[in-house]
Amino acid sequence: MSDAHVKFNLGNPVEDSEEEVFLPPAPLLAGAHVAGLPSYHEMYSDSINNSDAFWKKIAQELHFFEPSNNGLEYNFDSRKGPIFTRFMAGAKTNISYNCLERNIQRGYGDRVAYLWEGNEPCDSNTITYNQLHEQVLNFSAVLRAHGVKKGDVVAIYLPMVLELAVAMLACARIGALHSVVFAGFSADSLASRIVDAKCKILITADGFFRGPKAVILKPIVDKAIEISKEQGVNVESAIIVEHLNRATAPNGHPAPTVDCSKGIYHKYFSEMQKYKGVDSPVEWMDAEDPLFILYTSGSTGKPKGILHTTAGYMTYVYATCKYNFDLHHENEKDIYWCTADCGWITGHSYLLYGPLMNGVSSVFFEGVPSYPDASRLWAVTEKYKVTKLYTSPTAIRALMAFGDQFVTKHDRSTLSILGTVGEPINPAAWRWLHKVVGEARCSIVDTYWQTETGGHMIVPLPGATPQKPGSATLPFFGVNAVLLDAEGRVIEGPGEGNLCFGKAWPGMMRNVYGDYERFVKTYMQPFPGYYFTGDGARRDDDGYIWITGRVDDLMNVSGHLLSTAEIEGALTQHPKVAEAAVVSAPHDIKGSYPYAFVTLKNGERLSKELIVELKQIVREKIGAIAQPDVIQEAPGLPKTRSGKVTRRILRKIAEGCDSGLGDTTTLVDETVIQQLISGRDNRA
Ligand code: 6R9
Repeated sequence: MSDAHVKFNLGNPVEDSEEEVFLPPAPLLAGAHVAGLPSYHEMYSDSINNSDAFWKKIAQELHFFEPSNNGLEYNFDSRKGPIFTRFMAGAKTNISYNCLERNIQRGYGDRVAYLWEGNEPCDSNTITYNQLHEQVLNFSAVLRAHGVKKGDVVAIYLPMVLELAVAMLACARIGALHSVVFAGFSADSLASRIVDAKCKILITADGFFRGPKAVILKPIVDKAIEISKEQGVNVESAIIVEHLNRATAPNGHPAPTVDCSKGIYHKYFSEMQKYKGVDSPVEWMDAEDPLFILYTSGSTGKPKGILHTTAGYMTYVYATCKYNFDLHHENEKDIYWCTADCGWITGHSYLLYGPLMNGVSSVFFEGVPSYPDASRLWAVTEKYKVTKLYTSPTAIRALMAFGDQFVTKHDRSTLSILGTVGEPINPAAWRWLHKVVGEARCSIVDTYWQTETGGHMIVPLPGATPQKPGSATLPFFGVNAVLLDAEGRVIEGPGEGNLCFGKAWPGMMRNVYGDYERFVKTYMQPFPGYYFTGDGARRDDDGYIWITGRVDDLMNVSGHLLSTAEIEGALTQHPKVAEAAVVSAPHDIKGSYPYAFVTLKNGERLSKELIVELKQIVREKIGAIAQPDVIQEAPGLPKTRSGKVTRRILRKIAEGCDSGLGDTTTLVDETVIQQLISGRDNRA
């Protein structure tokens, strides 16, 4: 995108229209790393025209054990040879060292790394950079004692306890790849991730409290280990954090007891005691050595293990975190809070690695925004004097519904930046965040990015970019955001199309773990020469990007990507289901929700009991987040002659449309549409 696209007519901002522009607040602008739009343009041009020098200069702010003359090398066009991205090839470094030792060396050892806030407001704890380093070193010795070496994959299935940060950093310290699985996923989901990466070791917990509920993880883990074994992968040891007993149980109920002493289980705290004081040196990693795998939904149903490597991910996450939250390590008053779970990429990049590399103090939150009541986020903000808060549009929309008094009863005067991630933020939620939460004094940073991109791609700089409610605004440094039409032609200027990136950036994924072909096919083949995001976007007259949503078979529920094919796969495992088609339907708070059409086997009808069973099977096979809100019986599904289900029609039906369904002439049987429209009345 050329700078010419960015022009502003700030003369007459019109309330509630796209034209409304919010300028960066003056106090932020004064001390920001990048102050004012012209500075952004200057740095952006430099990052595009001299990308090697630009990124190498940023990398110099981090510690490299051995430097390299290489910069950013890549090929995005499979017609010219294999697809690859490399950054600083030949250099040696370690991200865990950059998070811990580097900060200790610059005198921040006694600074708080994390302010841990438990599920119950009375449970809290702090850990300094020195203490975190000590625990990471200790746990890395435990991992080594259990036979973990450089290149092994360690599965981590933990709630939001500090041991999760310790475990991830300990893996990185010794060059083992972590594969974190969100603790809300089912035994089947955990097993499929263990099997895909052949994990021999698993780090987990007995259980945890989430809002008013207890979640017991151990039986889920037992089952996942059993399933993995059946599929040929033997988990040899599981290290288990006994968390239930040290946490305060909601409503004063006693914590359930879970026996963690048998079989392959080793208790975390006794293992730590056993290997205390044992030296466990940092493994100096090649720049392109793998750092971690994180699974994300794939259109074909099977999750993809997104692989990130060392130096590129490290540099990109460090830079995006520094600039987009305007973090200043010299400023001890900067209290940053990312509410994401480490089971998602946001937790990896902007709760763990990003803030630690930037040497700031962060809140690490185990609970949920609605517990004990809808004021929790603001109570915690007041308690720790949070300056920068990073959360999701779905949380904002849910809290908005409770009313302003939950927010306004707490002091939020320390806040200066409010970030969002995961899905488009609708202008109404944006304005509420700006006006009610931020008292019209904060920059709103709507960050567009993906597990695959490692870090932010389209994002306003808080002290530089004028913000428009609902737009992720402009590309980050080094990002060449391009819109392509269906034929792959570049759309210059204003218009709408497929969002692609025409240049590599250091944090770009390197592969789908163990499946290079799938990597190329999914991301690089749809538009040769470009990385394809799977999202649609629009560019306005000012050059601002507005993400319009997924254009593939993925759906975004509360900021979590789900695969329609994976949910359909779970539903069709029920013996009474012949066929299933799942689409996303709009939802006020979640953004969208899964809506399932099921065709039942001969003579079966969709009873209340069957609906419960179908929802249960999805919970079991994938997890609660994937459970369809609505299940409708479909005597038949609209299909083309080649047998493809036309989801665009089902989507319209789910949305409640009776007409305007688009072209239906390619369908084998058009009458099913009327049946589905009238069948909507009986859905449940
Ligand atoms: C970081 C993360 C990625 C997908 C992405 C897009 C959607 C994320 C967004 C957004 C509009 C934003 N998405 N941030 N859409 N505006 N600010 O969420 O990663 O879980 O891989 O999801 O989420 O559809 O392609 P991931």
